[in-house]
Amino acid sequence: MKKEVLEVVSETIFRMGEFLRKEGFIELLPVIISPLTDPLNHSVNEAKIPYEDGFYHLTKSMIFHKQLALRTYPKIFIFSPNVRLETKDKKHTGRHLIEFTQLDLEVKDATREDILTLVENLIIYTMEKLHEKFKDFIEKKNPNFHIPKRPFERIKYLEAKNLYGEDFEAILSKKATEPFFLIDIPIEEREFYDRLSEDGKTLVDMDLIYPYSFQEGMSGGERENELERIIFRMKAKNMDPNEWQWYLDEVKKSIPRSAGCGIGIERFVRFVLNLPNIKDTKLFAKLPGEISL
Ligand code: ASN
Repeated sequence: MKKEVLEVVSETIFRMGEFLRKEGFIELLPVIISPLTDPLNHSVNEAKIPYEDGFYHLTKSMIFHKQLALRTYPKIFIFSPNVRLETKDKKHTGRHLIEFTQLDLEVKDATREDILTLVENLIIYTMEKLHEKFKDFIEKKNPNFHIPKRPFERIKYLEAKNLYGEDFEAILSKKATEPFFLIDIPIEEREFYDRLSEDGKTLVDMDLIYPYSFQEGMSGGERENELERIIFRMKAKNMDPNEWQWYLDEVKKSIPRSAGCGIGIERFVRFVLNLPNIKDTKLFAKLPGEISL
């Protein structure tokens, strides 16, 4: 492991936090265990800790805690450690770790477009600051490095899929030289909490896709915050609302309307430094399908 890689990770965390503070955000401490965590849209091995008469989940994402935190403060971020015990078929993707950190942020009363603009500015600011500090190292590691142009292209998910088929994300990422957003993702591809569009089929959400085959590095959207809509969405996912009492009790007390996203720190650094594998971004990397220090 090159010590410069660790310095780039450290500077990334510093500069992203600095950018968000200047934008009026405050940083919250992460939640590591809770009876409530993100169900995700794909299955992973359970990470549950029995405790007293119940159990805790390890955090898969802080999505629900972000929504609840907005009752107290309107613009928040967390460098949130997530544990997702991915199945071992993901061992060789080069882009999955079972323990990773996302910069999770959420803004009360924001629209998707507000978050897209914020993310463009955050990514560009951080890349500029990294380049100022690590010019020689970055240019040596990454001959493709350049500061992206604003605005990032917005591409509709279904239009891309129709044009390029099932593998559209990989194909588009390989062709691209600039990051872009995939928007309007179909309801069946996502969790229940991203907001349903008027069309009843797609969501007011997005992924950020890095170019040069680095693929997805951020996802988010506008959120559902009304009880009936949330129950409708849970049922559409064949989820049993009775198993979500922790969340639904809070929704009944009311949670604010919001939008936000999570940006994978290791994926961002991998993209900036053109690293072959995500495990090259950290000292104690844990790949799917193995036990590591
Ligand atoms: N952090 C993501 C979001 O804000 C959720 C996730 O990680 N699945 O939408």
